[in-house]
Amino acid sequence: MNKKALITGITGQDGAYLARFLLNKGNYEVHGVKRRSSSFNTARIDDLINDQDVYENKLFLHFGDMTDSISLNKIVGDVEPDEIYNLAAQSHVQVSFETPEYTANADAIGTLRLLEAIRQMDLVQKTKFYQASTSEMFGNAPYPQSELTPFAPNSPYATSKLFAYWITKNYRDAYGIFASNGILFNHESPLRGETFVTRKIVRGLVALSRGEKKTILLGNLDAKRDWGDAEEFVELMWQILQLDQPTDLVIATGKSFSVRDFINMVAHTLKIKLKWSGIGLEEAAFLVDGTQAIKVSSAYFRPLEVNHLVGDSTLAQQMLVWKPQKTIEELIQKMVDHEISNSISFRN
Ligand code: NAP
Ligand code: G4F
Repeated sequence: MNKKALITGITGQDGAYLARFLLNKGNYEVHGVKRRSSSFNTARIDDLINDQDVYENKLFLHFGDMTDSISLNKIVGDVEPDEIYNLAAQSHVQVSFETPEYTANADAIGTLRLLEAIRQMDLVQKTKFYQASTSEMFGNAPYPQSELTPFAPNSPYATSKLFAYWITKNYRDAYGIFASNGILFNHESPLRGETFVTRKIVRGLVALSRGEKKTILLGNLDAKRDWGDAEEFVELMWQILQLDQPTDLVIATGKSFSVRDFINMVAHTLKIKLKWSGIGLEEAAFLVDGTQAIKVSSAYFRPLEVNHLVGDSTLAQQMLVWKPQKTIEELIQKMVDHEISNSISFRN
């Protein structure tokens, strides 16, 4: 029997991988919500859109916005999905300090709008709901962070996502909706947005390795993250909705590295020798020919920082019969290979 999945955020990193994963399963009709934009905004799924066997046959796109109940109600009512994956969000932590109201509207109230749409369209018994929750909700809570760690959000983004986490649980408990939170730690890929730190570093160092003389401007090099593989993690989103009962699970590799470690690992992969000097705002890294590769800039520091995220995913490993697959070296190699075959030049 064919199932219908609705993905909000289908044009983003995870949405693009999840759409592919579900289409490859063979028994899914995939519906995605995309925003109206003055220019094309579907680059990550253009191969699917250009495939005549797929587009408007197994894959359907609908205009909508997380800040607009009318569009969300209509899409949910028209599609009557078996599964909703709520991946749409203003997902950039630093940007959330600049646009806190919009971030709360899209990420917090947007999630409520979708859950209400399930109720108002009488789909409570039919539609399962996956919420893209985040390790950012832990803020600077003690690590490693698990399902039992108290939340301590440190940004408008994290605070908005915490509302979305609780309202998802609330609608599960109050109305019996099969609604689950995947609390995912950072996950990266060649499709990662260019302004997130891993993709920015990979793009910048690949450009330098090609002889472009553009310095990469970065903020806090001491922050530590647990970086997993996006392609691997989207499969777990699906698995979470296939469990017998709805629940909330941490998904993470259990290993963390600093931003500085990440830079050094990418440089090593590219066989670039970096010479570090200075501390704090004076810290910098140079190529052997004297080109400045890395410069610390106060513009990329956040009003509040999350210092160290590293997840304990023991429960998910048991319930989903899964073990983290990709090493950070393999992830970096995949991102570097993609960037090398991609000739677009770097900008900060
Ligand atoms: P992403 O690449 O930034 O994609 C976000 C998606 O949401 C894009 O499709 C974007 O559309 C869409 N979107 C943004 N605002 C919207 C609005 N108002 N209405 C409709 N759609 C909107 O994010 P991602 O890395 O794939 O992450 C997916 C989800 O997981 C997000 O909710 C994120 O917060 C969460 N998450 C991510 C990570 C991670 O490490 N990647 C970890 C934990 C949780 P446009 O393409 O038009 O911008
Ligand atoms: O790559 P980032 O912007 O990711 P961040 O803030 O950890 O958020 C990502 O992961 C979350 C899961 O934990 C998601 F929920 C969220 O949607 C997003 O996908 O920054 C990582 C670290 C931070 O500590 C930041 O301060 O890198 C530091 N950093 C240093 N220089 C920088 C930069 N971050 C960015 N984006 N740009 C810099 O130049």
